[in-house]
Amino acid sequence: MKFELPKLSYGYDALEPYIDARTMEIHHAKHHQAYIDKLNEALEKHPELNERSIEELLERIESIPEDIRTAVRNHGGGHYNHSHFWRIMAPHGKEGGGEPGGMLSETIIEKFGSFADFKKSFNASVTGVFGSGWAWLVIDGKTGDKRQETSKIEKKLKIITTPNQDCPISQGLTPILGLDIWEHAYYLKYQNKRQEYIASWWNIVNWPEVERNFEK
Ligand code: MN3
Repeated sequence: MKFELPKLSYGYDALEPYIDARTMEIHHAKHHQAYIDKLNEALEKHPELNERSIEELLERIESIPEDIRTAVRNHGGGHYNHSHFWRIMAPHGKEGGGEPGGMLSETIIEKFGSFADFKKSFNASVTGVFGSGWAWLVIDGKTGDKRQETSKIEKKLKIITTPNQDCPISQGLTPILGLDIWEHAYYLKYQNKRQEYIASWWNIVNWPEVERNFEK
């Protein structure tokens, strides 16, 4: 089983003007493809891992043979993180932008005070990342963990950051919203203005998809 580049559900120019078409094309067709190629190349050395899904590889990263563990962590993480990233964005004015609804909205308000305060905390977490990495809204616990009571779930909602392509699922966390803060994600349009990129990005967050991640 070889991993393949997932198709986007929108065109490269669909997130304009918040993310430019050229950045989207290079990011998806070149960067994401390179993570997949290098992941597949590493896995060729260990055919016994062929049946594992990307989640299974990353959840049990310590069980990956040492000679390819770093490659799976970096390139497998890169594949998972980017696949997630494409899905949680959508054209502004369609699914993209606005605010979350439903149980996610209630939980965010309970945890952070308001949606605006949540955004402030999320933006602030990005400032703390030196170099390349990701900012995430995660649930502390694995998908499908039935022990979680809804009333306690706000205690499990967290903002975290990960360096490089490290993936939250390797730490037993379930990502529901992730933001790529590598320079390749924004440099062509925003150069050194990372906070401007992030401020723009809120306009294309696909909240219906993030809500589905949360409700799962
Ligand atoms: Mn990237």
